[in-house]
Amino acid sequence: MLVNGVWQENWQPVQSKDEQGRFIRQTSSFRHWITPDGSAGPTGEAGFKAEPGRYHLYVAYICPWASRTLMARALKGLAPFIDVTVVNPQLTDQGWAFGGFPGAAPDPLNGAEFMHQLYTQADPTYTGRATVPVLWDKQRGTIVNNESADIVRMFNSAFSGLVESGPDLYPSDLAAEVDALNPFIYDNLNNGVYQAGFASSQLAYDEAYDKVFAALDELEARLGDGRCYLFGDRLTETDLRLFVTLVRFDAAYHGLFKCNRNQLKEMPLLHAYMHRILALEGVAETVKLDHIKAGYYSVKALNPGGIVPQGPGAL
Ligand SMILES: N[C@@H](CCC(=O)N[C@@H](CS)C(=O)NCC(=O)O)C(=O)O
Repeated sequence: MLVNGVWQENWQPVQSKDEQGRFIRQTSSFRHWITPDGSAGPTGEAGFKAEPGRYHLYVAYICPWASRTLMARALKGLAPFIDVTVVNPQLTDQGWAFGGFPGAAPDPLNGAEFMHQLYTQADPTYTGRATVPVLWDKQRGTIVNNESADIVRMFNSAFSGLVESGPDLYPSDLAAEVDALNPFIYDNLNNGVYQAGFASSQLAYDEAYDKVFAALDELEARLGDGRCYLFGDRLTETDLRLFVTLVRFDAAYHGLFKCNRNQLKEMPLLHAYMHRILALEGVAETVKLDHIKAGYYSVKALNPGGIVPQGPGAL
């Protein structure tokens, strides 16, 4: 991680933990918003107007948080306006690195070797982890935002003057329900699987495992009335949040993270739901199983030999 703009070599992929070995994820710290007219958003400064070609998205295909921003970009028809650079899937001792792995690329804007260099370019005294996704402003040469939840929301609405496309991922009549279900998906699933995988005590693992499968059971039951998506016929950002964890489940979380009561394919309604979203235009291109497996299984703390499993076959 970076401390006062200086990269610390003793970087560990296992993030902080509480006194009982529970994994704790850090919070994001660049929180500006792109808006239609450049006025300030809910957090951060003004000056980030929605303009074609001005912004660039840095992602890792392994990362579920980065992937939900890629999904929003695809579903909202923003690909022609916002370019993407994908980092290598393996975390190095300098964090995310550019170029080399098939499907990854060198940094086209700043020639950075590592993601942390973009953070120090944006803020020479930055302290924190150099995470993906990063939404970069080419005009001001800085990071607009590194919180995927914000990026999904700005992609949903900030560019509506430029492109009339895609589902409304945060419709006002569902906003309260979306806001209520999002933390459930985050705590129990998006982050729950990481808490199982990175638990450093049996208690922390058992707790996380139980909540992951209790949540999956609850969602399987929720889909029992034949609904297409979590709230009915309309796809929302909450579906994107759930999808990114489901699509990684059998390939990474079932094995590496020991979430192995069952595979997702043994939960028929959730499995069909995952495929329904995967089939939406542009979504399959955001899911790269080779990156997902190479990335997760490169975490030395969990898989010291670095062997990448051959399975699963089909998702
Ligand atoms: N709050 C961030 C979390 C992103 C995040 O945790 N990204 C992970 C990859 S899945 C990362 O970049 N980790 C590198 C590190 O912690 O050094 C978001 O949702 O955008």
